[in-house]
Amino acid sequence: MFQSEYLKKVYAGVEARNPGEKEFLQAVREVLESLEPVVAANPKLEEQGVLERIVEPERQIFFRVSWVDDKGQVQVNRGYRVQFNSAIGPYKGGIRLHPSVNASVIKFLGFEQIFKNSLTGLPIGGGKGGSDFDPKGKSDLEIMRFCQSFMTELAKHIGADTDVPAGDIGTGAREIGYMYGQYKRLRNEFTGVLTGKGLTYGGSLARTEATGYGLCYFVDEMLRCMKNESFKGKTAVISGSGNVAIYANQKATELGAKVVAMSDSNGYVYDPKGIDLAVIKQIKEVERGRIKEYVNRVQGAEYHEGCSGIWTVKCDIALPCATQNEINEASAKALVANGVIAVGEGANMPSTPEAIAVFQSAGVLFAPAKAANAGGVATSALEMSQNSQRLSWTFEEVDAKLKNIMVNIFHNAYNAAEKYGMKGNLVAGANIAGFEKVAGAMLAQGIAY
Ligand code: NDP
Ligand code: 2IT
Repeated sequence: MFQSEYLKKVYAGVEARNPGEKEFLQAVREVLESLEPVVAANPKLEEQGVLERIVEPERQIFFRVSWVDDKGQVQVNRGYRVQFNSAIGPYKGGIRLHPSVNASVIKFLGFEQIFKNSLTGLPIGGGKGGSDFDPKGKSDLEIMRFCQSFMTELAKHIGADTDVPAGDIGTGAREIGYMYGQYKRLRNEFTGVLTGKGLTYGGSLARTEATGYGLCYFVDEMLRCMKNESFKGKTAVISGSGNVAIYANQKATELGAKVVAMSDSNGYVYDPKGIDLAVIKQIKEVERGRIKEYVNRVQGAEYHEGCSGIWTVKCDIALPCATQNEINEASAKALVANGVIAVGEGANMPSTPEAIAVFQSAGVLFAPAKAANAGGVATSALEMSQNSQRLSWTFEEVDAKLKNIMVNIFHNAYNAAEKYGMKGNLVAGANIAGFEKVAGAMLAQGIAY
């Protein structure tokens, strides 16, 4: 519970205004809890209503997306774009295409994006979008028609200096390509309105790898600074087998770890020799198939139905890279019992509050999503810079900037936690460091009467 009356009041207001939105409330509560000492030290925040303002999106756009499937049937989905905060730059954040998408999910993601984007040190505000469209089992033409219809409405609300969407669950290079094509058709403009674009039309090298690589750069720095450790010789488990998981595996392996398990929404594979990433890439990126296919191609590997079992696999480092709330208290306890030393969140909000408490009280190093997965959006901001300059940087140049950004985020989060008497608590540190810059900008810009 909150100590400060001000925080109590703000949270009660969020509950009243957003009833039943459990993911959004979870994300808001965590940030407000971290801000206790900041609010106590800065009365201006209350005087100027900064927290009441920061928890309310600047603008929310919910829209109909109708499209025609391959059988000629009309389908209707709901589209979302939540433009949460533009204090430090144009709204920036991904588009999630998944049947579980609803207002609560998009708002939690948009809210967290404010602080994550601030942590990158780059000028990007917070936003998120998506649809309850399910890309699974759809033909390429169905995906194209959906993406075009989605963009027909979204195009009215975005722009290279206004709001710049990108990928997230279910939105990769293919979807971004179709959306970009439609934006260009509608606007007759070739601008950096989306990131995660293909390399032939304005995409940045290393954007595909950025979230997974960035996660490992962050975890590596955390291990080095807080435990005098590294990935070398460690066993790792990575949930998911999408964009973030695949490149987290690649970098963790390069840094000397052995990744023994990965998953999708049906189950997980365990390979004691270390997952063969080329096989995973072929199944997931090329064939868009199911991960259980792995055991038909690699001898000695096992497949287990269900997602949560992956956290019972013994490991030193756990990298949840699938979705929100995928590690609950029981899974966290299983990881701790098996001797996990570090958890790095590649997905957004993958650990429940109870799970985080288990890790923190067991002394497990915990890298929270807002800080640890910021490499994706940071590299999106680098893509925006390249688009503005009409130049493209080399892979090495972008990768070096990404690494530097991740190392800085770790130190900023670590130092902010220490400054407010919570040394080692990177959850609080990331929330505070991300908040301070946005709050400063909001205070400087005043309130419209
Ligand atoms: P992808 O769509 O490429 O992959 C998602 C993976 O997670 C798939 O393996 C998918 O399994 C699994 N998954 C999705 N939903 C669920 C679910 N409800 N239960 C269990 N497993 C699920 O997405 P990304 O890799 O891009 O995103 C993964 C996470 O990382 C998300 O939380 C996203 O918000 C976050 N993130 C992504 C960034 C990016 O740049 N892409 C940047 C920062 C964070 P299946 O194939 O069965 O659907
Ligand atoms: O959650 C995230 O940070 C993303 N999905 C990436 C957003 C972006 O704009 O690159």
